[in-house]
Amino acid sequence: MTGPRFHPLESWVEYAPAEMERRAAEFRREIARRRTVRDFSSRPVPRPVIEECIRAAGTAPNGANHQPWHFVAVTEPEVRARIRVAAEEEERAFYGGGAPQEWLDALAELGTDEHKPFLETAPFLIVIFAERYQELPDGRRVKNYYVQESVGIATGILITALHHAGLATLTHTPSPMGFLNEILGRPPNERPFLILVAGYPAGDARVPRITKKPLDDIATFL
Ligand code: IYR
Repeated sequence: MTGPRFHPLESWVEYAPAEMERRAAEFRREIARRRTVRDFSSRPVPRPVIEECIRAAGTAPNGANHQPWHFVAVTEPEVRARIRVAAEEEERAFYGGGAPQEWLDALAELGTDEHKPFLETAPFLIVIFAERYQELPDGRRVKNYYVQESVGIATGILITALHHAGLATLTHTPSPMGFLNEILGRPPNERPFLILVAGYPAGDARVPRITKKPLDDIATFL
């Protein structure tokens, strides 16, 4: 075991309070424009954009800096077709009676169903895997910490980075998602976390009319 090695915090930038407020408001307006999109165009997206956004996600704070994530960016049409077939099979079971009525009622106003054409239409599927533990070459296992939290934070940064770059996203969670390990050739120490669909919205994309809770409902200042 080695002790900690430190160097000065060189990346820090300080803003005056008024500038902080302006930046906070500007970012809030920018992120509030983000909408989950289900109608995607097949227009291609440059791979370097996706690479940079995944690099941004990889900066996320995480348990013991083990960085317990893996991102599989899929463009291959045959692979996407296989993912769609498997996902729609799961979703048919979910919407066709597998899910409790209360859950189906909660989804009714979003208009979701078992049809997932976007899995083939959108140019990129980014499948996010959570690494439950690391496996060393000699077979020993190294424990990862706060895996769900870490991968959730990285995914949030990925969604934000893609939005900031000018792309629309959809978080898609077929359940169960075990088929993704098989189709994408990922090892058993990785568990699929979610599929992030990324691309341009279709020209006639429509989104549900929804609102976000006001500050007073989501925050308490003591
Ligand atoms: N996984 C399903 C169902 C679904 C669940 C929730 I919670 C949503 O916010 C949206 C959909 C699907 O992708 O259709």
